[in-house]
Amino acid sequence: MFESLSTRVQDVFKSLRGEVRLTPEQVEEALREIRLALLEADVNFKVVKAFVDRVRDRAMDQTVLRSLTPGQQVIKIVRDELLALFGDAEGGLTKSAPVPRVILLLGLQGSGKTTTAAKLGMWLARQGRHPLMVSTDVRRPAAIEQLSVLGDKADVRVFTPDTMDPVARAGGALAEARAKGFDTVLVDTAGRLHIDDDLMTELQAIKDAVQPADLLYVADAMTGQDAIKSAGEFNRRVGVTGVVLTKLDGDARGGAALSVVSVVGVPIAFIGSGERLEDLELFHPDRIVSRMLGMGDMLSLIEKAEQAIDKDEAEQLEEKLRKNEFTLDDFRTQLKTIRRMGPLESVLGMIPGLGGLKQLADNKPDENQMGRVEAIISSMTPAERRNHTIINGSRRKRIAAGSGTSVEEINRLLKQFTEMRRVLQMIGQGGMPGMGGGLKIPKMPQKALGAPSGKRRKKGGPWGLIKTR
Ligand SMILES: Nc1nc2c(ncn2[C@@H]2O[C@H](COP(=O)(O)OP(=O)(O)O)[C@@H](O)[C@H]2O)c(=O)[nH]1
Ligand SMILES: [Mg+2]
Repeated sequence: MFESLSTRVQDVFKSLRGEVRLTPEQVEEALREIRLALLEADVNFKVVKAFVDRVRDRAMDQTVLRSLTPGQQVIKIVRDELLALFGDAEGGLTKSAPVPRVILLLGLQGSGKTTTAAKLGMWLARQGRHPLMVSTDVRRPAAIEQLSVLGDKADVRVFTPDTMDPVARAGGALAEARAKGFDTVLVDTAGRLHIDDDLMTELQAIKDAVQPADLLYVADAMTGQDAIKSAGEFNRRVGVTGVVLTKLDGDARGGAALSVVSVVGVPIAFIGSGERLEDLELFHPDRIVSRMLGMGDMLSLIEKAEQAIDKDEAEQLEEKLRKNEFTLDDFRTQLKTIRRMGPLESVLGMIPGLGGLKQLADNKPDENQMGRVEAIISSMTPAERRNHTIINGSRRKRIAAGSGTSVEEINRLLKQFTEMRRVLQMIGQGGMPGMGGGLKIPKMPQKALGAPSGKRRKKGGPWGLIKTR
């Protein structure tokens, strides 16, 4: 989602970034572009207008226009205001709730309530909770069966009483949870194609009976502005504490997501990004905004890196970088680490400035290439790996033969390695993503905003090094 919006906003930013002086006309031009981009992404027009007005108010300030980095300041304002659209609250469930916590899932038919109930059940179980699910969709027997099937898959217990009264079923599940020690009750509800009074009355009665701490409105992101309209209606009639946006894996333009918080006044709690039960994520507004603005998803990257990188290893590496003792051995370790972080493409997309690189298929370091580099280093003797300067012509021939590569490839690798050492020296104590010691990634957002463009950073960096043509 957000792909075309993201591209357009980034284009505007590119034109602003380099400017040493900004005129009100330039800001106005940029705002016009952003306005169009948002409208095209299906963001509610009232939200767009309010957004553009706020950015204009702040950006036209003389202290911004006359500052040393006006472009950057405007970009920062846009980022702040986008975050404000999302209500900059972290997603998830409401903070406190009586035990057992009751979660009610509301929404139109087909929006993904039943699927989300099972996804949430699994998500909660993974957090060490003990959820119990119940369906109150009695009009469609298949719906009750559907939840049972999903419950089996998710390994989450489903309460199946004989009664076909929705309120009694929900109440029964709560009593069952109290009696058997379940700490969370997920109540799946019936939906309609359109909002109708009967349904609202039924939901209200269930709500009165089980007093849910969370009333999650499940919205199909594909339906765009319609999803928002009915969210508002559910909120007025039953009450909503959070929104779950589903089907964000489809080709939804994503703008509805940007509008729902401002229009309905409730935060996005979770997002659904696929049909599998694992495809549920906590909503992180700052991450989405950063990704949208091409600042990369640094937090996700750090999380991934932390999983892949051993702390001691990282400290040792930092030490070596400081003393300029970075060897081919260390280099090989780094390559392995980068590979452990997942497919290169997804890692690249998360690094500020390299987001754009992803599209240039030609420039993409490929996994094969990394394998060859590893093979070359493995064919070296320990002494050669410790000190690359001893690798003369005859040693190069031997290494090429041993690794099934060519002398040219060895030459290229060594050249890039020395270049990388030089760059790492300059970076000093790290600061380059993907390098173990460099995990002190600049704080968002100011520094990331000023990060060098993809091309500049690529040169000599670990990515540049892997690319050998
Ligand atoms: N691609 C995709 N499909 C989803 C997602 N969530 C639900 N679905 C699908 O949407 C359809 C309707 O879901 P369901 O849970 O039965 O909706 P309900 O009527 O609100 O209970 C099913 O085919 C689900 O597999 C999602 O996040 N991504
Ligand atoms: Mg259902």
